[in-house]
Amino acid sequence: MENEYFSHIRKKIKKVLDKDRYRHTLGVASTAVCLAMRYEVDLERAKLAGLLHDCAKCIPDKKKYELCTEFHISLTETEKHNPSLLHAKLGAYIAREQYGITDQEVLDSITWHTTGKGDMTTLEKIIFIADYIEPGRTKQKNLALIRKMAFMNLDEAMYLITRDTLEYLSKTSAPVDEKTREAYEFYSELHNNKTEELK
Ligand code: DGI
Ligand code: FE
Ligand code: FE
Repeated sequence: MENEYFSHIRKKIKKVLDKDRYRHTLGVASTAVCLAMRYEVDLERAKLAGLLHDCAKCIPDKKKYELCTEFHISLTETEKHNPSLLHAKLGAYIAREQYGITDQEVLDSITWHTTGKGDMTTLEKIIFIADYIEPGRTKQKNLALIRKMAFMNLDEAMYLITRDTLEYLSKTSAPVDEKTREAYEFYSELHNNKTEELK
């Protein structure tokens, strides 16, 4: 699957990431391809979004803010105070401007990969979930269950991940972005409706 185009993108991304982030990126791309097979999504779009999802991650925080201002990227209140959230929107911008990506769903998958949101497309969910379960991840709780669920039902995997992320954020007392909450509310509602149906 590594044709000239992908080889070009991979080499370009390797130059702007540190070693661990590059390894994580390859893990997300290959996991996204596996999920794309399972859910009948175009494999190349999944690979591209996986390769580029963290393309802005290794830019120093101060520079991230400067670039967001320069590129007129509008930030939520939470993003203004949490540099760790900025690489998602900034990454989508850079993917379009510096990597020539025009596929809007690929760009949106990059935009929403950190917080999620309500009612995501299949590709958006695949990138969000692949980011959480790629083989290099080890620390999150329920990881074995979530990895299994990712290949059974994307919406249920979204529910488990957003639930655990909110729990984790509440422990660290980091402010929760409105989109992170929206994602949890949307997927917990789907989960509750399904549980209700089974009664
Ligand atoms: O870039 P990665 O490390 O691969 O993963 P990511 O883009 O999903 O970022 C993960 C971090 O983002 C994780 O530490 C939790 C954090 N995060 C997700 N939603 C929110 C959040 N942090 C804050 N402060 N608020 C949120 O709503
Ligand atoms: Fe990220
Ligand atoms: Fe990531």
